[in-house]
Amino acid sequence: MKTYLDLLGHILESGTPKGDRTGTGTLSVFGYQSRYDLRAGFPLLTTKKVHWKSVVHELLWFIRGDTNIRYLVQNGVRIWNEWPFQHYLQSTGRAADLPKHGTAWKAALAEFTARIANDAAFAAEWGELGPVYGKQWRDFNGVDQLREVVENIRRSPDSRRHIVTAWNPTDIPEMVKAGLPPCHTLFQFYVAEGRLSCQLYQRSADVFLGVPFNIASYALLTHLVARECGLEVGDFVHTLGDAHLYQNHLEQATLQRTRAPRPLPSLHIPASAPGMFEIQFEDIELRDYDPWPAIRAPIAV
Ligand code: THF
Repeated sequence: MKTYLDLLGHILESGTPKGDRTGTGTLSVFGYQSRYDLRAGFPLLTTKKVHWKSVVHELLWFIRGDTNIRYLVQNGVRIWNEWPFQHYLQSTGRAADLPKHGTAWKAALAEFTARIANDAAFAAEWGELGPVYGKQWRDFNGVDQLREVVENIRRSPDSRRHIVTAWNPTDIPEMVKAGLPPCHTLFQFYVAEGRLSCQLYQRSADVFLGVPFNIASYALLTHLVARECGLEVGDFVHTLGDAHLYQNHLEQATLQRTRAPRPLPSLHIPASAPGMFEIQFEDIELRDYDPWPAIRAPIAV
């Protein structure tokens, strides 16, 4: 996965310092494209350990149309916790007393997520992210985009309209309330020579923390849709808008660039497993993942 290291290098060498919504500060470029050949192996980064379990659960959660973090929390996935938590603190007037990432804040976050897991009524009230990905993929003003795109790929593979969009302007204010409008904005499938490719337009890319998840997630989605349509996999094309490294991720990115990529893992789904709308976590197996150690970095909320 030299492709990803090239992206890190490009931003470190050519990025412009730029402020952002979170106040953290970034190095940023506008417009960048990477291509991953899914036949060459599954593109889960080997130059740092990526939490694969979270990638799979998050994607299944999107596919099911779920927008409440309860399923994620119950399955040990932490990556969406901070948005509803911050919203909860603000709504209950405690945000000012709990400086982000401090000891008291961490204790309150642990208490919050335990309650999301154990108290259904609390989760219904405070675990909602608003009409984010799952909602838009499965019910964009009444349209089940994911089912329709699968049917359309089957019926007319050559079509140039195999698009799913999460960017629903009428719903943006609702998304902003609970967290943030979609970063992975729109994706398109393409079929040639019996192979399914996918291109994602990502309006904003947190290259150190988010992008490794985003690449793996869309690669897995491409495998699931290809299987659903009786196709082999082709390329995942990742097109980025504002591609940035947060200022507090620069050392980590520099360290990661010193690491030599290892052979890629491979994805296995038994032929007996159900289709993508019923598939279970246990049906999806990654083999031969041998990454370098994880590199910790704080998430900007
Ligand atoms: N907000 C920001 N600032 N960056 C993002 O990447 C991002 N996402 C989603 C929504 N908002 C975002 C959430 N995706 C991690 C990874 C992906 C996320 C959120 C957080 C993260 O912290 N990863 C750590 C730890 C993972 C773990 O073991 O729990 C890591 O080291 O990879 C873009 O889609």
